[in-house]
Amino acid sequence: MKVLITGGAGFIGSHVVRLFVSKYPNYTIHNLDKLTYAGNLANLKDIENKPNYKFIKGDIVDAEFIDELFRTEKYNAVIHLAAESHVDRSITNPLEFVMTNVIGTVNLLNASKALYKSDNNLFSKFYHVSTDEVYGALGDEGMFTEETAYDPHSPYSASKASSDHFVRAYHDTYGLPVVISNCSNNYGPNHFPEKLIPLCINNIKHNRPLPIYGKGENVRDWLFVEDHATAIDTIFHKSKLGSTYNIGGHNEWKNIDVIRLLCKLMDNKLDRPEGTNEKLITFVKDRAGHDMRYAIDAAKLQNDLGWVPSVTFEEGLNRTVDWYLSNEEWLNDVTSGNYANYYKEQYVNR
Ligand code: NAD
Ligand code: TDX
Repeated sequence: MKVLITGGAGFIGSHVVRLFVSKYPNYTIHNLDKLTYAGNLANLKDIENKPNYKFIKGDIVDAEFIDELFRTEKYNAVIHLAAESHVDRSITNPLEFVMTNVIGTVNLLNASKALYKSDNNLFSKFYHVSTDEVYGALGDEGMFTEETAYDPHSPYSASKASSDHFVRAYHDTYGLPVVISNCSNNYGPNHFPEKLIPLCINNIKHNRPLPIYGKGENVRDWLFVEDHATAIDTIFHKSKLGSTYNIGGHNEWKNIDVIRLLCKLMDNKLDRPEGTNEKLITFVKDRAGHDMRYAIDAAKLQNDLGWVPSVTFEEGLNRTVDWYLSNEEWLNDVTSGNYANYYKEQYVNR
């Protein structure tokens, strides 16, 4: 089986690539990534020399390049994670999100369709990794199920919703074998420090203010990134074609409570008197169109495919903070932009 994973140098993609390369030595895994600011090959240093792994630098928006790659490599399956992923960036530059998340996805669908049409025994699955944000925002009650109507509010979630629709349309119109999963907020090692949890870990470390949007009352449903990777593995291997699965850990937290917990944990780890880090909390102007609450009902995935998360929030947060504190070089490189020069040049010269 030759599997193309897109966006494998990013946060979640790197965990998925590592899992597949290590768990399935008989698969050939290609990791296609443009290496934007969010892509970092340091995330995959431990597996980069494995014989069943290859990195390919490329842009999914470039249709000619994608068509040629698929014609040459004849992939059996695709797991598509490449995306622009940060809501705040989508508010300042929506078009970049349309290009990568919508056009890029359609380019991959076209190339997959061509392989599928040439030989349906060759191409078995297009797995599209998406987000719970496509469902919009919840009030105090209820959870998103796979039947919840799409109602995206940010340019990011609108672009992801659009890509989900295209994936379903290619199934319904051309019979392309597809599956989609919509996951809640991830956290864990290798998370780019523009997102809430790694941003606050880095700021606590440097005694900088912790910017909390609005009153910090917005609720997110947090899942440890390795659990997302195992869910993707389960869905990739066991799902019914044409179906959708929600992924989540039944782990809802108000932003302010997550940050208070993080402050306490890091008082302890950094040997600071209790209450020191909480003083860094600073309420700032709210995000435009800020969704109030997300909560995922993952019963279908649990009942039909037997997946359950394995890491509690306390354990996952502990592991995450330990990872950031012991990977100073990664954090410094990412925040200073050093990796952008070093790793990108390394691959250009190969
Ligand atoms: P990320 O921003 O950390 O990584 C995205 C990766 O895609 C990077 O390596 C980047 O270089 C690559 N990329 C971007 N544009 C590209 C292009 N045009 N061509 C090729 N590669 C390109 O994102 P993430 O948080 O790891 O998210 C991965 C996927 O999971 C996304 O599709 C996202 O929508 C989805 N998702 C994320 C979360 C979350 O909490 N982070 C939750 C649910 C779903
Ligand atoms: O500085 C901040 N202060 C703050 O209060 C930042 C960066 C965020 N927030 C709030 C906004 C959200 O309510 O924290 C919450 C989490 O924010 P992000 O980490 O930016 O994540 P979110 O907007 O919820 O989106 C994430 O989860 C779903 C990912 O970035 C998406 O790619 C994924 O699809």
